[in-house]
Amino acid sequence: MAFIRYQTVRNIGIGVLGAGAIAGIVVAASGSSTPTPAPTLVSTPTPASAPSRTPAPAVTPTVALDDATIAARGDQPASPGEKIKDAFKGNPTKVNLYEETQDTRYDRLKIDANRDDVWDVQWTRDDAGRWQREDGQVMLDGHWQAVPTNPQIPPTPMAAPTPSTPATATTASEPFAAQLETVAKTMLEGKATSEKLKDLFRGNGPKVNLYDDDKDGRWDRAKIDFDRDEVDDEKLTQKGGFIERKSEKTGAITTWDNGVWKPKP
Ligand SMILES: [Ca+2]
Ligand SMILES: [Ca+2]
Ligand SMILES: [Ca+2]
Ligand SMILES: [Ca+2]
Repeated sequence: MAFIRYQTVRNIGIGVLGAGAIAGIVVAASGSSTPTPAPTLVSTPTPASAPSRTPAPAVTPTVALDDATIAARGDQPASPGEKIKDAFKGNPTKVNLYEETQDTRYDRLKIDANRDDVWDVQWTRDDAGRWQREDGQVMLDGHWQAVPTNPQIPPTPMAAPTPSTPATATTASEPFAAQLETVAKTMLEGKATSEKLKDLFRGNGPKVNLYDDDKDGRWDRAKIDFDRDEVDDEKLTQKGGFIERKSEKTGAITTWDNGVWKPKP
């Protein structure tokens, strides 16, 4: 009796085990058939990408500065040697202003149009004191214009013939006349703040280094490399209140006299 009971229990146990195994197979089988719903989960990211698109237009850009506004700010009076960092705080356009000729007019400005800490544009002053872009266009009445043939240039050689004709004529046609004038004026009027000033025009036009050899606060000489080939082309020396200019190539010497380079007497 006890044996039979055991047998029965055992048989039931086997049966349960068998059922369990079948159930296991069923589960396994059904498990293998499930991949189909899985892709639906994978495809769901589509709505998720939709909200990511929305933030972009949400950034409503404040109106970037127009050049006329920047020019107007750059035309405001400066104090000698003044440097203004970020003249339009909070605006998408970053502008730095520089006064570099020891007077009250800014000489240079730099623009970072998108505030990525990479300067995009630089303006300088042209001969007539107008803002000038790197492409040569100048700001006239709030608009960029190609430089009109300057009616101010002919009078200079016309005034010149009186002292000595040929040298002054070359001065007027000189490509770097304005920069040379700036250098001469800086040497005569500017204050030397260090023993050596490297690249007065900071990458624009000729490379000019200024030297205050005796450290008395006044510039004593300048070296000019017009084409930036690391070979100096001219040397300017301050000699008792006037500037003597010597060409390294020809050895010709001129002196700065009331706005003109005259041959040394
Ligand atoms: Ca200035
Ligand atoms: Ca930039
Ligand atoms: Ca000196
Ligand atoms: Ca050179």
